[in-house]
Amino acid sequence: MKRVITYGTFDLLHYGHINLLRRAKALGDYLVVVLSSDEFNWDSKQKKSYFNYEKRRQLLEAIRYVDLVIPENSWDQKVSDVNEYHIDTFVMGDDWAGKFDFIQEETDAEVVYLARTPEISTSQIKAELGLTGKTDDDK
Ligand code: C2G
Repeated sequence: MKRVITYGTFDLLHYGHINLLRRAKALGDYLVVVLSSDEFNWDSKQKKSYFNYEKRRQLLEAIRYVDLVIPENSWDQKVSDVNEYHIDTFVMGDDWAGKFDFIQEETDAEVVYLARTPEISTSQIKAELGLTGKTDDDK
């Protein structure tokens, strides 16, 4: 069984995320999605997601390509995640190209960067809907 892993916030889930998840799953048989916690988003990415972790997890778990969702609490958990989940392929969108090559040096996993889907992003959706700065907790 080939096991694949990917990381992200996946806020306001959109077709760019789905394109990534579909192609990531096509690289193996089992896809682990490591979902950024609310605290990690805020403390380390200065992002306040519109949907909180539980809602983002619920959405991801409903996707046919996703087999397991676990929390991302730190930038530094990737090597241990890859080892703990016996990952064969580490996948990220190519906006991260080169940033995670160390995974290939420090683990048995290969690193694959997939082309981002153009013209869609969570920040663009928020801006167009006038949601910038608002979150799930604000309602
Ligand atoms: N993505 C994509 N096309 C888009 C938007 C996003 O392919 N139009 C991909 C990103 O490249 C990433 C994944 O979807 O691989 C999730 O995107 P984000 O939720 O924005 O994740 P990010 O904030 O980049 O967090 O430790 C790594 C971080 O957690 C990645």
